[in-house]
Amino acid sequence: MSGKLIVFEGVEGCGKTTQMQLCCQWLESLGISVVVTREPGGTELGLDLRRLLLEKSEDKPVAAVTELLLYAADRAQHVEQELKPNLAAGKYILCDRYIDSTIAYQGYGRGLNMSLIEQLNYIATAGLTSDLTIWLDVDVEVGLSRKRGDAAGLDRIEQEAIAFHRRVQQGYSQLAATHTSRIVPVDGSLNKETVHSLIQKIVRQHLQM
Ligand code: Z5A
Repeated sequence: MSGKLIVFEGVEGCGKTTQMQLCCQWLESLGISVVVTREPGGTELGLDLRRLLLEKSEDKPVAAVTELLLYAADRAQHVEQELKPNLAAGKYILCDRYIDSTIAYQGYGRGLNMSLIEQLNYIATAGLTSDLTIWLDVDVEVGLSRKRGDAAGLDRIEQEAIAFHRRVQQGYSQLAATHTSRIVPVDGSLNKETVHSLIQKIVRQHLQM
């Protein structure tokens, strides 16, 4: 595969969408062909799964293992339909969340069995890992307060107790400490322009551009 897979990770409101847009504009200005996608919801089937996973609904509770399997199903479809073909075509893919989200949210956040999560991640991706994962590191409160400022309000997962989000953040911190060559932390509390220029440097270094 000749393209590159760059994943953006972090707690809610860390600035992934903002930074992916800036990164896309920058890469396109260099003449690079870019695909922007996300999980969950990077395919038609994935959009249906995303609605099931994130819609606000108190009368339709989703069990933790069900949630895990739905994220895995979304990923399997996404890898087959979007990631593999675009990488084969030499594109740069900017992906909002990937396997580390499942480890952070379902593993650290919900406390599901890590080895089960790793097996499911492997089945869903057939071993496809990112060339680079950028972890936008912001305090949970900063991220959630940014989201609360958004008109759309908080979705089901965002309404979970703050302790859950802290466990997720701890998960990202552990992942970054373990996978130092793949995951690069960036201080997401800095202003948007500064974060973008840090990301430019990291992408250039990592992908030898
Ligand atoms: N999830 C899971 O549990 N397991 C999995 O395996 C996967 C996902 C794949 C959907 O993710 C949910 O799915 C997510 C985890 C779960 N939990 N929730 N909810 P999502 O990526 O679609 O949604 P999100 O995480 O909440 O991201 P978001 O809403 O797209 O936020 P963001 O992309 O990180 O931030 P943003 O939209 O760029 O910025 C938010 C606001 O902050 C906005 O007003 C910006 O203008 C502002 N902002 C951005 N950067 C800055 C800086 N640097 N300074 C100040 N203000 C800023």
